[in-house]
Amino acid sequence: MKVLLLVMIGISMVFGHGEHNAHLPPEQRPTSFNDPKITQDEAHLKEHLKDEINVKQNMSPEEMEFHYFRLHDTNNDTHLDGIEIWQAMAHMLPVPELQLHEKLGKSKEQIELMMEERTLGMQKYYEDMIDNVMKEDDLNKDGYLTYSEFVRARRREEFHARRMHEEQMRQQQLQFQQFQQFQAMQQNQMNNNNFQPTVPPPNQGKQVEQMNQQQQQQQFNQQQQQFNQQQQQQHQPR
Ligand SMILES: [Ca+2]
Ligand SMILES: [Ca+2]
Repeated sequence: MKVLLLVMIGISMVFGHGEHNAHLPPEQRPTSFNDPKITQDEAHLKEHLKDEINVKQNMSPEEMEFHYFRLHDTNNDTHLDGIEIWQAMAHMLPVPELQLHEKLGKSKEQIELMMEERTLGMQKYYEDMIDNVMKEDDLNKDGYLTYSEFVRARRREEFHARRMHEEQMRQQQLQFQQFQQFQAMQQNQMNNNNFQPTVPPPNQGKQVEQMNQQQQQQQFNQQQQQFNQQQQQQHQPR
């Protein structure tokens, strides 16, 4: 199987037509076969479909997912097998080329070794992804992913992503409220004649106070900006 998989990588590297997501650092790479970063990569899909559809028209997420599935079902049996999923992944996420700074000062053998290690790393990445697809998305456990299994997996991911987004929003709003309460409390203390600041010492007081105010203002501005962005995103039509 490993030899076959290495051959598949080789084929994908030869026939792949672009770098796609290869330039992304590992933490930003798609985390699953159903990740919208690849299923809804409109520019890439249009590149493949330019002879079939009007590429000037925008595609809906559903259309993009449909074409994504269809393009990778190479034998047109409406099922994706492990090899087709492998090809899809290797195509969308080819083994990244070594950058100039990575090759600098290295011998030819060292460069070959680095590339071999990188290829093996990507191979493990594809294997893990296929294992996950089959474990989580192949509902009837027949070793194939049908279109309806694929769509169900996409909707499930969207549901989790929405839940996570809502939780993040809730946390941010909570932090914002806490910050407002903190500010109100500080203002009350400053308005209270009996309020005696314990720190800092008088000769440094003004400078430190200015710094604190600046930091608080910056923090407030950042939080406000984040909050506004979240609000805008939440109210954007989907
Ligand atoms: Ca197929
Ligand atoms: Ca299945």
